[in-house]
Amino acid sequence: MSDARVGAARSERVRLRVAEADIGVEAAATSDGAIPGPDGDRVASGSGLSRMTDEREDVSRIVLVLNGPNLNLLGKRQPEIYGRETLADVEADCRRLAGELGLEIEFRQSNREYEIIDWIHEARGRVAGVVINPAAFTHTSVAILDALHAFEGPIIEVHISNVHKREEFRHRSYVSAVASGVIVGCGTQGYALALRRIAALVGAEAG
Ligand code: CA2
Repeated sequence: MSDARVGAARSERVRLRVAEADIGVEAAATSDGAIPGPDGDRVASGSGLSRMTDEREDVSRIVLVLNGPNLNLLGKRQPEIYGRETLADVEADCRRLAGELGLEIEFRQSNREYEIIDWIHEARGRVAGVVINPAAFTHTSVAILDALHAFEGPIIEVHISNVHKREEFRHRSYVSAVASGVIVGCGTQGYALALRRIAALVGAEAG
């Protein structure tokens, strides 16, 4: 089955679970409420989505795109590593593609770890998926990892540069432990690839 059909089937299962919850049947899911994907990935959550929707409405199409520290400097410094596109360009590209994919984007950047954590908390039960470039927090932040563990939907981690070709300390990612997928070294195109993957996982359709 294609990713989209798997995603659509899962969306239907989520809706059924919401209906089951209405009549008091306990939903079968993993311990944190996530519905496992084909390889055990988290795809969507019955409990979170039932909170967010008016019962049997469609699941959310919102994708939260999070950017960590210093990414506000994108395109303004170190173009040999990160390219010439600014973060505003990346946001515009994401919005254009999201429109084609039938998704809605919330695009954010922060230099503060707690702010990123708060945004992840606020995404619970409301947002279909998260694309995150945690920047330097990738390599240091157990706190962001823990926050992402509490999010029910798919998470795609993006790195503009190929971190594996760079310093040893960039080879370890805390966030990868909870990510459904990781896109590395594809430049700013990585964001578009991540959005396409989220669309496939949540069964979004154009139009
Ligand atoms: O390759 C990536 O996307 C990174 O997440 C970027 C982070 C770095 O710490 C990670 O190891 C890999 C750095 C983001 C800072 O971006 C800048 C962009 C232009 C100028 C200065 C920093």
